[in-house]
Amino acid sequence: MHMNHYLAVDIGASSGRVIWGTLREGALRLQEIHRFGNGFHEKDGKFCWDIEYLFGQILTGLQMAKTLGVDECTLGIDTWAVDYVLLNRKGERIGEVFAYRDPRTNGAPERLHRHLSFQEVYEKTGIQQLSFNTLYQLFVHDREELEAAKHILLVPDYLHYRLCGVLASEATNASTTQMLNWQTQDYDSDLLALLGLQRSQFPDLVRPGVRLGAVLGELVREHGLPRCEVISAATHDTASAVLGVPAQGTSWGYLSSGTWSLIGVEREHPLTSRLAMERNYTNEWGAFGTYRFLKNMMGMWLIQQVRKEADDAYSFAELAEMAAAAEPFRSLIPCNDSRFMNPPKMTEAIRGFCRESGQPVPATAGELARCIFDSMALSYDVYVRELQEVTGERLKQLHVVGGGANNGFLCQLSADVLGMAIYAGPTEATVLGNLAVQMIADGAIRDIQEARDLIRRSFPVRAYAPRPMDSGLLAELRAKYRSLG
Ligand code: ADP
Ligand code: LRH
Repeated sequence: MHMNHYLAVDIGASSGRVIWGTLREGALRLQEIHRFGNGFHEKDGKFCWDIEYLFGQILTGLQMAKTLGVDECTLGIDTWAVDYVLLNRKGERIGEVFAYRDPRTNGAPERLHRHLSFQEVYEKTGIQQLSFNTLYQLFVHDREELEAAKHILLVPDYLHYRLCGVLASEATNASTTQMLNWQTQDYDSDLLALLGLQRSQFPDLVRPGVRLGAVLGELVREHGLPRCEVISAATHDTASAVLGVPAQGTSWGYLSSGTWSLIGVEREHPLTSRLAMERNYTNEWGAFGTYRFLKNMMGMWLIQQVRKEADDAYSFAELAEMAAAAEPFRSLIPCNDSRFMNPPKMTEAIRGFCRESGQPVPATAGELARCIFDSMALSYDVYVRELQEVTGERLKQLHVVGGGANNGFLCQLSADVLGMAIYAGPTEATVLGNLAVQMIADGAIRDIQEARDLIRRSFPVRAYAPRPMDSGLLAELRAKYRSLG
């Protein structure tokens, strides 16, 4: 008899949710139990996550599940990648949890690669260079704190530890540290030595689907929680999102669209060719022996910041509508430029770039949104073509999942610019991937393909066929986007 009460905790950089999944009449049903905001804040000049708040939100969600009638369930957690928590000998947290956008890692890759070249690190790990990867964060982390750290846990591993007292390093997320060796399938000893760290500071790797343990009795009693068994999901949110892509057959790519845009393909083996390295493609580990060959692109972070700076005066749906009504391709920004990584004011950073590059300066919220979405569509175009060149595989369609799948304007624009069919949805693919691992662990479904078939049957997917674009205009836009740097 299967449990049939599966709870997913999915925490992205901009929001988190606790969702209850059940299998009924051959379909998967979701009930949102709790949703909460997330974001980093500045504390004593450092950008940090509020980890205690996030843990509290998980407890609140579990309490609410109990109120709604869930007495017994399994639970999986996924969050954004790379960030970590240090624990002392007593198992207590040391210091704050740095957010990956903290500028402390500016220049860190260059300094680290004086000791070991990027090529050597890439041959070992197959992971793209992002200045905020855990490898670089640990390289610049305070030495004394690192020496005092008995355990180094990524964020979901820490949340598991708080919930059920178990120390484990979940593999999909651990791969984003840029410290796992894909050939030995463990933390790489040269990289640990370079950082002055011991293998024992990282728990043993566990794969998605492993049963970690029951939620601690004291938490259950004190907070009135259901009896929950924690299953290790694919704890990297992008790993869960890609599991949740409702694709069939071959020749499909995905765009996981949230705070980041992750464009790539699923593979059975890493691709660490010279070209893949030069173009900075990553091979993040997926569930059930898969790899995600992808690249990070600046995503909805741009519009999130612009919206926040306008005091949340407009919803995301309104901003998309306002963009649709604004003049097209008036000004473009190089979305992936580091100036947009964490500027003091995004709106000013965008306007400043337009001014410096002699383009009209977007004034209204609609003009800013249009500039962002036009630029994102052109960035997708560059990278989908590059992805096909690096893999030598032609894509027939792109599946957009995550919150960005709700942005019909950007989906249609991207289909037009790419000249490729786009299938948008489900929005909650990450939650679905998280639940899929629990259902596979429970024996309720067999494998990834069955999970994807179930998701396709259970949730609507919206198709955007490409509309013909004037080829002269498209060539001009591509050239202009390339010239921005
Ligand atoms: P993350 O997991 O990184 O926090 P999500 O996958 O939750 O991100 O996606 C959040 C983003 O989805 C928002 O920043 C917004 O840009 C987009 N979004 C959500 N709902 C809508 C909507 N109704 N219309 C347009 N965009 C939307
Ligand atoms: C998306 C994501 C992405 C990482 C970034 C830190 O939420 O996990 O895959 O590169 O956040």
